[in-house]
Amino acid sequence: NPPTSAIDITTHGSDWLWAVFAVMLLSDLIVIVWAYRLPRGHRVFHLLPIVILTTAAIAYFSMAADLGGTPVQAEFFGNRHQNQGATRAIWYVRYIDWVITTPLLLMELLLGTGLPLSDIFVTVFMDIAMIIAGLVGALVPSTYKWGYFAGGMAALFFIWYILLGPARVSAELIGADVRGIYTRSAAFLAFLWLLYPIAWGLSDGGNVIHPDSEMVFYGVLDILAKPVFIFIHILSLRTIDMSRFGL
Ligand code: RET
Repeated sequence: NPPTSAIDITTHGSDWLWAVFAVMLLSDLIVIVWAYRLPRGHRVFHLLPIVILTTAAIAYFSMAADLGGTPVQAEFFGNRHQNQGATRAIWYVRYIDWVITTPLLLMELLLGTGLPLSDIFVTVFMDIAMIIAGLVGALVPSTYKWGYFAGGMAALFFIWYILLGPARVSAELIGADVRGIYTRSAAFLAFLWLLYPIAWGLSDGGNVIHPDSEMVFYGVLDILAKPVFIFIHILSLRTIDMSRFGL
């Protein structure tokens, strides 16, 4: 199979990307129909997922069409001398997706906990900083990229602290039902998000795995972190009275 383009995504890789695109689009359509069957005022936890899944669908459409990536000098990877002048495809469209969708995923999780909005905003801005650090780090060809990575990790640790500390306490105060739902969703999210920096270290960071493997790694993660997370969350919300949140 000859590569379909200079940035080295194979035909096989692109079939996979179209499949992930289809999963995002189909989940999106299901949530859209579901959301508009709910009474007004009960929809917010379905409306955020619509934006999330639409954004993801567009990102995967772009990557499947071989758009949204750019070659970056990968001079320091592996054997420095052997790899002189080599490049790696950096799929920056991912980060554009994440900078929109990860704040929305956090809001999906946190808006029902009664956590003060000031805390939610700080968490969301930490998350934006984390994603931008990842993007800049990916585009930087030198080892300075690991400085951005470290900054992004610090932001992720902050997010974990909010999820496992103040937000959990806050959800507990609302009631046992909300606490149960929150704990499950938060644990799932906190675990999955840990796998993203690992994927980054192997791909955009360390150039250890081929972009095709990167696509499989992130593709599986994105399906778990978006549609699967969303369905788990909104299915469990079905059992409680959502109007209490006044959202
Ligand atoms: C980067 C690199 C810099 C350090 C850290 C990262 C974390 C990224 C995360 C991404 C989550 C994406 C999701 C997408 C939804 O489908 C930017 C890779 C910590 C946590 C949930």
